[in-house]
Amino acid sequence: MPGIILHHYPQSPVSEKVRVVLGMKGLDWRSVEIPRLPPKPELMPLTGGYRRTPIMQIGADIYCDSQCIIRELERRCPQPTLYPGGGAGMVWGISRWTDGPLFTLALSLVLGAQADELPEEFAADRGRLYFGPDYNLKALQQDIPHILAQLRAQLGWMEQRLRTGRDFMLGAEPGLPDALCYYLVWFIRGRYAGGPDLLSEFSNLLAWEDRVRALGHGRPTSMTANEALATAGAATSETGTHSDAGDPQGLTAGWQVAVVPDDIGGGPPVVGEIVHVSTEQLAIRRRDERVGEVVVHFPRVGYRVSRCSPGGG
Ligand SMILES: N[C@@H](CCC(=O)N[C@@H](CS)C(=O)NCC(=O)O)C(=O)O
Repeated sequence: MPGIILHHYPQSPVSEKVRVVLGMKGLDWRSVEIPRLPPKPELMPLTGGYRRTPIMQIGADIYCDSQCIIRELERRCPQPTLYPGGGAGMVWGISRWTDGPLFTLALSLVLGAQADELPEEFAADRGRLYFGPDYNLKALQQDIPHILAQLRAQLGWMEQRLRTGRDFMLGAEPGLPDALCYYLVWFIRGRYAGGPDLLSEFSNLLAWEDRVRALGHGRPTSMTANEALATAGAATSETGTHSDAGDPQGLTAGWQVAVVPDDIGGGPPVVGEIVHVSTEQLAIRRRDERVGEVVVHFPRVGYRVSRCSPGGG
């Protein structure tokens, strides 16, 4: 298998979730540090416009969104599993909580608390991305006591889960729920001045945090963005054609489609021809003059797919 390349930056909490998964699986990977703000001229040839972080690249296959990245890591490197004790399925439902309302609360706290000090360009970008065009970081700042009350109760759910004597969320072995919870705790601790204080009442969570941190990030070695582009250019996608007769939208291999994140931040559509469509994944083929043909993968959940040319592929 061609190597795993992660396009990310150190401060990114969602990247930390993926780095923890790479650690749980003890994988070797190449690390490309990308800018925190668009434009990301050395990433766009790979993704075709998707700008969020992280992105995983394996040869000429590009995986957008941590959901898609983690599922692909489990498929390619199934041991040790992220679903010990048969914990698959429902854990992805838990991710809709951690990556949805709970992540938004953590962002509201971190960005609200820094409303007066964030660089203007960064505040404007993240404000629009996470809270829409009418974002108001000052209003979040005013709302911090409420945000803290919401977070404290939900961190308390993690604490209760661990109070039963488990080392990890599912039991004795680490699994996906640990990565899903850990990255938020990591974000709150590292980026909110009151984070350590907020977390200090949760003694079981603190001990668990140490155990998850000790799993590490696997074995990363640096790679430049240009090397990653050259790797994509020299490779051929490993994704085979797949359609799904039961697809509710009738999506079929060969169709030209546009894919956008289905949330308030939206994003420019990524356009390409469907190679693989299934209940959980969509992969589209596109061409870029710097890298030639690449196949870009998205999760179905959280993304809106629209057909571009009803006349055919
Ligand atoms: N649903 C996406 C969310 C990714 C996300 O929001 N990442 C943040 C960084 S932690 C981001 O993209 N920030 C803007 C940027 O990096 O340009 C995923 O799970 O990968």
